Amino acid sequence: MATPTVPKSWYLPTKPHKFCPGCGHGIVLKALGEVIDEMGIQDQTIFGCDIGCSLLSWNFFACDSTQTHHGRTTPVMTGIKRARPELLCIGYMGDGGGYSIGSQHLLNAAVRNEKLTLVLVNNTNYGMTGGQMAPTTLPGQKTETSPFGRNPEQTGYPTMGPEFIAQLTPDSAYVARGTVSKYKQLKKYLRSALRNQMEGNGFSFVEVLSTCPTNWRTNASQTWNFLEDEMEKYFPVGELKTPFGKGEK
Ligand SMILES: Cc1ncc(C[n+]2csc(CCOP(=O)(O)OP(=O)(O)O)c2C)c(N)n1
Ligand code: SF4
Repeated sequence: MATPTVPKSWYLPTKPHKFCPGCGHGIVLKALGEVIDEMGIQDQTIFGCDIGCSLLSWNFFACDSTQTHHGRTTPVMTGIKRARPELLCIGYMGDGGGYSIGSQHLLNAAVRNEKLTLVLVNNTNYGMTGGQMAPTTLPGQKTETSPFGRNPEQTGYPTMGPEFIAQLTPDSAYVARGTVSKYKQLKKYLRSALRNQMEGNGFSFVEVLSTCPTNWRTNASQTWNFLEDEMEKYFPVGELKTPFGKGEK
């Protein structure tokens, strides 16, 4: 049996991490850690995380990091990148932070084609605060604040972040949607998003479909079914915009 490995770029004194069992955040951060290792960029990387369960990653990596309130990781990373363009700036946030409270920062950074890499974890709810409805909650999905299921007539349809950002950015941007159920593909998207920043091309954005069994109140198989059958059907996985050519590794 294969021995589980830990990315070299992870900061070991803070492990095991504090995400709930079955949470997708740990999978995204493992993929990101492995990509940082493979690209040999740990010493150049600054990691910025938002508020929400994503903030549990504030001391996740053995690199400099910063933590901000909702969606503010985008302007903070913008400032760092403009002051120190040789650094690789990675912003990490939830769908509540990125698409709701901090959406103005996200869309303005995209319009300006800031040379950042942003990773946004879409778990269809506000995880840390107990599972309230988020911009990404699916039609009919029950949450703490939509107990009868989300009604799009009242609260609108789910935010399609990558589709929106792809419209706002020039061709030098990289925009993709991955999922924790397709690990190799997710790593490819994260690698391309970092490469795009390294080459100084433009804005790089990866939304990742992820699991929140605690607030979904699902067991292991229900969790995976919701991700693969409901979320991946509504939110198409793939690259929406890439300067590298879609087949490229
Ligand atoms: C301005 C502001 N409003 C509300 C909150 C309370 N709050 C903290 S975490 C959170 C939910 C975050 O949800 P999301 O961004 O989807 O991340 P997740 O926890 O699901 O990873 C909220 C509403 C806050 N910290 N600051
Ligand atoms: S509440 Fe949800 S998003 Fe937060 S750590 Fe637990 S499973 Fe993950």
